[in-house]
Amino acid sequence: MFEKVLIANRGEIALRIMRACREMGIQTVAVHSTADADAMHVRLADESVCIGPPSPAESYLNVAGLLSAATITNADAVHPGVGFLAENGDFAEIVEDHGLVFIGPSPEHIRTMGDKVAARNVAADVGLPLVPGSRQAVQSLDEALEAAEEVGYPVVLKAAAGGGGRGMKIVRRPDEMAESLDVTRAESQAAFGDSTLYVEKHLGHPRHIEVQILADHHGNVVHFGERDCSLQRRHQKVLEEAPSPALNTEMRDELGAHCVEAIGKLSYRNAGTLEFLYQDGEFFFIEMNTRLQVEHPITEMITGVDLVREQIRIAAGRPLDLRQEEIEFAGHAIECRINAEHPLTFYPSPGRITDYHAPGGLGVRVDSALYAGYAVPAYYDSLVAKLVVHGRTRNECLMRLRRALEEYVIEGVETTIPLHRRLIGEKAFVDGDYDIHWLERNIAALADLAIGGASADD
Ligand code: MV4
Repeated sequence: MFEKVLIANRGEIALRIMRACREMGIQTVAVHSTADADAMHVRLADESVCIGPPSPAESYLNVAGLLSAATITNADAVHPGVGFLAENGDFAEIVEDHGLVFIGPSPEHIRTMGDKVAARNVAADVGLPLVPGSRQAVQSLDEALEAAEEVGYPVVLKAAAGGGGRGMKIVRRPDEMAESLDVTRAESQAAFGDSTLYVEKHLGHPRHIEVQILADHHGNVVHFGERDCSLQRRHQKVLEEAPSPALNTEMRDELGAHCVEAIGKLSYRNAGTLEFLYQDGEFFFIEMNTRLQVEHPITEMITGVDLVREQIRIAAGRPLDLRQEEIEFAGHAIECRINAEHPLTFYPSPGRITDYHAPGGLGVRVDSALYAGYAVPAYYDSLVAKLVVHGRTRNECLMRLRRALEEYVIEGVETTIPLHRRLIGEKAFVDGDYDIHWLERNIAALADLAIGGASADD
């Protein structure tokens, strides 16, 4: 097993990884920017190294700085966390070229899945159902029109280098294609330095359902069921739940088995998430994420498995000691992402935390690097806490979540807690009756109510 792991990240996810390391008796190295000298992840680590100034490009994305930090501390592995360099195949390769273990998939798998056209082809080759669309990138207007004609309008143009919602455009009629192609190509070139596009049939009212898998270096693959991540705003997930209110046990087992079979054919290793759109009883693969995900705790809550510990064991070459039959799904879990943002405008709200009280009690988990007196920096993602609640039933989970959100005190910055308090009382949410557009359509009204509710409380 590793003796020392460097965590190439910050905030709540760095703490999450350190906790797994501590339980395994592994020493931890934190890295930080000058803006994060007082951050909790630095305090909790056995050692820390300052790797640069506040801007992410010069610190958490500073590959030379990260490798120097790993070398001088004599770390033997690197966990990239989520975001930053977690899905950068070149980083994974450089880490390995320096004789360190990258706790994640191979550089080749990261690169393949990062190219959405390649990912579609791989998925199709291993038998996963795709959204109907082009297998190849579309090179010309004629090719785009032909692909669209084949699947039927409306279609969506997507950037091969995109993902997570960046670089996509709906095309409703053939006469819109030429302009949409130009615009999306230019956007993609500007955002990713790559203008490759492909065409998919546009699904109008899907849910976003993703399947967690783990694979070891010995050919073992298991799945941990699905998460429903349909509640999003501007492609930022707001609340996730497991299991999905839209699936039953039979559908879960079938989808999971399908993913396990597909992943088994790829010699993939470590953690991965297969993303699907689910509409009218059918699943369509869209993308695969080759990393741990922010919302992994809800899967841990319903299965009792420490996914980060498994990632570390796998990276150290250990065989998975979990068989699929041993992975049991118990109860229901929900994660509320708490961001330091204004609840109406969603503008970031950095600043000093003047008072802090996290909820607790049975079935309540808070993953956060906040503490009273800490100053939330303006340079990074506004996610400051994940409130994760488990119940034996979805109803019990909701009762407990309502109580936990009432208990949570974060003063000094604005947060999305008031929005969550309103959201979980909405009939559509309570009924589990929502798709990927529901939150976007209702958020203005919810945010208004949230502000009203908050001031009435104060
Ligand atoms: C789609 C789609 C409808 N039809 N593809 C957005 C993020 C990226 N991962 C895929 N996305 C979508 N792809 C087809 N063929 C609608 C979306 C989409 C979406 C997907 C998941 C969660 C939230 C979303 C919000 C808007 C659009």
